[in-house]
Amino acid sequence: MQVSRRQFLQWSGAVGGSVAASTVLPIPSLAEKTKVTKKEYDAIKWAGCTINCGSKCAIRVFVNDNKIDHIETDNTGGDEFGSHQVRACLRGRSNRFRVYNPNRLKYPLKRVGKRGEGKFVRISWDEAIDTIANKLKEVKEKYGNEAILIPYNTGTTGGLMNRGTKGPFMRLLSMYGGYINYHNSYSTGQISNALTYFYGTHRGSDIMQIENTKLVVMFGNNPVETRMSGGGTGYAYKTALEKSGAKVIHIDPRYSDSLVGACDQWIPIEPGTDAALVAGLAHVMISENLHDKAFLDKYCVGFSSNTLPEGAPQNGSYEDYIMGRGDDKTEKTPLWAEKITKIPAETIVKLAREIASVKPCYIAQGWGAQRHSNGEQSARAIATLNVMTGNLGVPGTNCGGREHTTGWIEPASLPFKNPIKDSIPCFLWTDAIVRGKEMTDLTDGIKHTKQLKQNIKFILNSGGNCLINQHSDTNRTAKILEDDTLCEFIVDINVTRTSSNKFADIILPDATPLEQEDFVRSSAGYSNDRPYIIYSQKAIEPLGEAMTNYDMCIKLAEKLGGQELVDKFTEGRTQVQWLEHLWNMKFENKPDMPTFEEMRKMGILKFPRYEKPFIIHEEFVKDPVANPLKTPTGKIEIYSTKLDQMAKTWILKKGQKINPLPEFVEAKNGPLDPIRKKYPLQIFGYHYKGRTHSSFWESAPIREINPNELWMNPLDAKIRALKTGDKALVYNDHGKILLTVKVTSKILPGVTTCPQGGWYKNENGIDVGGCINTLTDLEPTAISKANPQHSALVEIEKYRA
Ligand SMILES: Nc1nc2c(c(=O)[nH]1)N[C@H]1C(S)=C(S)[C@@H](COP(=O)(O)OP(=O)(O)OC[C@H]3O[C@@H](n4cnc5c(=O)[nH]c(N)nc54)[C@H](O)[C@@H]3O)O[C@H]1N2
Ligand SMILES: Nc1nc2c(c(=O)[nH]1)N[C@H]1C(S)=C(S)[C@@H](COP(=O)(O)OP(=O)(O)OC[C@H]3O[C@@H](n4cnc5c(=O)[nH]c(N)nc54)[C@H](O)[C@@H]3O)O[C@H]1N2
Ligand SMILES: [Mo]
Repeated sequence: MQVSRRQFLQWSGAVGGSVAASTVLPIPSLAEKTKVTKKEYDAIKWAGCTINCGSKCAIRVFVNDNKIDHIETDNTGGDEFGSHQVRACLRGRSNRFRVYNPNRLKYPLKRVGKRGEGKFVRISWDEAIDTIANKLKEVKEKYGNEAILIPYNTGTTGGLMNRGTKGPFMRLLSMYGGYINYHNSYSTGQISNALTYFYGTHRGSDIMQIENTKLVVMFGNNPVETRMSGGGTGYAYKTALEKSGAKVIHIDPRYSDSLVGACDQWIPIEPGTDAALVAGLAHVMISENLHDKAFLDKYCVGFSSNTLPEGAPQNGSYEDYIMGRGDDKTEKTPLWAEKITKIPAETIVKLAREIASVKPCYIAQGWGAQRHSNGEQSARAIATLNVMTGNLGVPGTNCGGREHTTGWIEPASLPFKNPIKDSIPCFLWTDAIVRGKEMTDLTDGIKHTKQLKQNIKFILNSGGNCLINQHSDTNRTAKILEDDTLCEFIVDINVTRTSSNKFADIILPDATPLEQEDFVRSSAGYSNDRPYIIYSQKAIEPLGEAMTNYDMCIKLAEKLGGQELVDKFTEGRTQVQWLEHLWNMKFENKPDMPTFEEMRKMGILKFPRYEKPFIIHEEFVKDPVANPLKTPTGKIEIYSTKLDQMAKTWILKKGQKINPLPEFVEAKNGPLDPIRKKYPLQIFGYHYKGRTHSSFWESAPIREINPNELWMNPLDAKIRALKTGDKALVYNDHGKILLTVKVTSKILPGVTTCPQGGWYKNENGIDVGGCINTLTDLEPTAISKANPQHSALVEIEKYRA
């Protein structure tokens, strides 16, 4: 991208003026914008909200006397998409309440009661670091570095130095012999693998391609709530829709915020059944000859028998599966699909005709359909719908996966190389505590080794609440963590007390993003075609004895390896000098980029929009021979040769199945699980505007305006004599949670939903914090070994205290 120096300074609001008066609102100068009329402040500092809602937003912190007075958001740029401000939502603007939250961590703490009991006393930094260093040495000697884990965490993904993953602790431990790696994420475990088998990547087109489309079909996609601020995918979505005037169809069990004001048709679907819906749509298209056969023959493997790869059974194509010639001998008629999806057959017929006839059509899925026990199948099936209609590689199209970003720009990451390559699926860390040494590539999806060498004995968790709250089956997980003969030592680094750090042996108080200098990166998939970088300028000194991850690591390095390790770790740099170095690694000698010192003063740097929003697989569609996909055959694999291989070699849990085709499979805790006789209601926890996972619950004003409500259809509420405002006990064999009922027809009968991220709090066997994960299962999905956290079955009754 060519950006002149003058241009980016204007875009960044560092100097006055406008870029192109015809298209962009004039941008007032920073000085003008921050001019204080009523009250004087010691300082107004830029910072970023780094918690992982995906969006990363600029905030301006008004400071007096080393105290945060209040927070405002980005004021550079205008309202018009393209020149828009990187505005924080209410959560981002409430960061002051996180800094001063009554449970804010200010001093190192040591556990005194039993693990999980929650009894801690304040200790000195020296004692904390000594204890951690001694325990690390002991574990390393006794079990080897493979017994050390930094688990999945997202609370600081927006930072560069203030970062739990790829941050200072990973660098230091890499220099101390390493740690066990993880692969996958809790976000996209199923879809990222599934679409990689299918297309060789799970990237999608920029959402701005909706500008060029006629029909938008969304499966479980809620950009207005889950990409609500910052670079503004939610805003981009609405803008693109306004420009194209495209018709919008949402397929979602829940009437989400994205449907409000921008939805022509809502098709509620039984959760976990998207692959059955696609099969029904395929049946209509094949029967009525509406599918794009030329596209399928040219670009795909396994739609029909003529493109089946070598070794596949003769009746093994998707078409065979749909038309009843496959092994199950069942035709996937719209009536068949109606029984499973609860979508009327005539709706399925109409939808198939519409999707097949309107071109271009932008088909996308969020990550809700895939976070199920059969999620890989749903993800691949939706992509199959996309290619069946030939909507790929041209303006106005996507790939059936989630939309992505045209490009993003960020400084280099902290360099390090973990000498250990062994890797576990991130969701299987509790298994690795209990039975690590039994876990293999074929049973548990372990990578880079056939079998794990050790059980996990030492956990260092920074910026995550997955130790309890965000992991599955909180009661079972609590039992595993309570037993300190299993995982012998747990360090938790956070800015606040949480439901997770109750299970730590030592808790360390981190400096918040407002208390240190750092870069804030706009994440892939959220800043659209318009990248930006934020520099946090350090608004106030850290509270109490809170300290940055980087400084903690220096202290720990000294204990672990003396000055030699300190020097190796720091390379003689302070945190700010590292930031300068990481900036220069990427941008030195780039004449159009500001210098580090300029950036440091500027606080926010916005780049002009890419002229052409990204279209996924454009090159492949233009010339599939010259630009093959990164799949084994170089084509789109509707029949996956890799999955076929896995199906033949992997050892699966009872009832699980790996299938080379994107068939609908029944899976554990899904709508067809026989356990539904006992627990008739499905439940899943959606990602909520009132929190980012469990984060921001600690911000009281935000908590107050965003209740933890359980949505129930009037039919389900009536037979249970429940009404809005009632306290309800939601339970299954894993546990019981307490939630407040909201009776609404915005949810399908037989299905209930609440926001995920309520804080686990066990009182006499009931989780009064309403954490959905008290009801979810630890058994991972068959293919990716990922978290099936949207698949759960429950019964609900009125709570009588
Ligand atoms: N405000 C806010 N934004 C966030 C987050 C947050 O916590 N709060 N979290 C961020 C993170 S880390 C992530 S990974 C993303 C998550 O983004 P997603 O995973 O996309 O979010 P979900 O709310 O889990 O699911 C999206 C939609 O899928 C629907 N859904 C559930 N099951 C099914 C199904 O079987 N089929 C279909 N068709 N739809 C289904 C849900 O009703 C929901 O409306 O959001 C990010 N953004
Ligand atoms: N049932 C169910 N479970 C889910 C999901 C679901 O949809 N349903 N979604 C899953 C997904 S997609 C994800 S990404 C995970 C997210 O799970 P987590 O990564 O655990 O996300 P959070 O709950 O936001 O926890 C982030 C933590 O970081 C802390 N933190 C914030 N700022 C700082 C800082 O500056 N320094 C330090 N040290 N800590 C800080 C916060 O206080 C908070 O405790 O949850 C997963 N769990
Ligand atoms: Mo996520």
